[in-house]
Amino acid sequence: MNKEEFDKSLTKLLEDHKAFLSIKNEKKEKGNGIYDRYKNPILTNEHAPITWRYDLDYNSNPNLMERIGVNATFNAGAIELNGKHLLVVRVEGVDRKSFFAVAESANGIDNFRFWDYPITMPETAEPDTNVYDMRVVQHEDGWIYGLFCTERKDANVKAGDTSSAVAQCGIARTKDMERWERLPDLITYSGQQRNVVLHPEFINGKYALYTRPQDGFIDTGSGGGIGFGFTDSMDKAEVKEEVIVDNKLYHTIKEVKNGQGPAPIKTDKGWLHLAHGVRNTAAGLRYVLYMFMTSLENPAKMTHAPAGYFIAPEGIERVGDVSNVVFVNGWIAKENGTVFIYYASSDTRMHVATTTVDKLLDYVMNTPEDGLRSASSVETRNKLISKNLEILKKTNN
Ligand code: M1P
Repeated sequence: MNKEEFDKSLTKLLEDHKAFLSIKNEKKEKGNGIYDRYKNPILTNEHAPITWRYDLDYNSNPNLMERIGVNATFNAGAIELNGKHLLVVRVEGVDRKSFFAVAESANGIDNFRFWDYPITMPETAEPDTNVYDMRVVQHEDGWIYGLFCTERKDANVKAGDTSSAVAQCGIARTKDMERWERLPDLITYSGQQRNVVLHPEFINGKYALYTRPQDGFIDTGSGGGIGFGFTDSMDKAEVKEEVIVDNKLYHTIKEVKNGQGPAPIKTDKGWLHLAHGVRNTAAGLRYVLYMFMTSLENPAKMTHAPAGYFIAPEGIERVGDVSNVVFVNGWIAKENGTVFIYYASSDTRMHVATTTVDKLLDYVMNTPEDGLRSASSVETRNKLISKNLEILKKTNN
């Protein structure tokens, strides 16, 4: 390209990107009464700033090539700060490495824009190979904590095994989402850890953590389930004992493994939890989202567990780098009761669904539990059908 062509192409590139970022989002027409989905994903690899991907200097990039591509934007933590919806997005480069970057929106459903620079996450003495899936929590101690997975190659494997890895929980904290202080990784005594989440309040003066003990990197093995434990401090976080709050279970949507999503939402009826459940199929693992509620006094005690999934991948959500996956690690409950659920599909892109605390309570408290057998499912459904047929008869419908 000559300089004139380069300048023209650059102007078009920037204008097209600006127009793309300004596309409005709309609710999908047919909801299920529990939440609304939206027509467009809120973040894709194309939302990554042009300055992250292109070299805009004619001398070093006369063909205006994309130099460092972005592969995916997914599994984002979320927080409301100064009236803005901030997502801490897992951005994955074409080199497969993930990093964290903040994307901001005023209304939480469209016009998400990445801040100029990704987060420069400080490291511990043991450098991370890959970091991902941050849960952002405003704790009552005054800090905003980011708990995430730090992955490193497993040093104790045979030569030639280039895949085995160890997952642990990395911890960092901030006040402004820009400058982060890295703390030592969480110590637990149950093998590997992913999906570790900080509870927002002290319990008996201690920090409380949701964990996910696992034997292997992908397989949870004899571990698994959503665990719960305490640590005296976050500066040297150590959970000596984990109790299981919600187990993986045969012939359910969480048969293979599960994990706490974002930190639970406090309501006057209990703590509302959103989690992911995984089962195996002939086409590979299927990830769905499910909900449950725990006691206000004891967030490790399950009080309500609606059967089945809450959100499953549908339409375009079913396809991506790891297909048939929805995953969540961020939601925002506004003061007016609206809840924004930020979920990712197929390890590729981010979406939003909106609902309210009241609707989630209704869903969690009034959806029947899993009877764990076909006969029980038929019995539960028949009760609903008989009740409905009576109503229709009475109302001449
Ligand atoms: O690929 C699906 C998900 O797999 C892992 O999640 P989990 O350990 O809960 O099964 C994570 O790597 C997650 O990032 C990914 O979305």
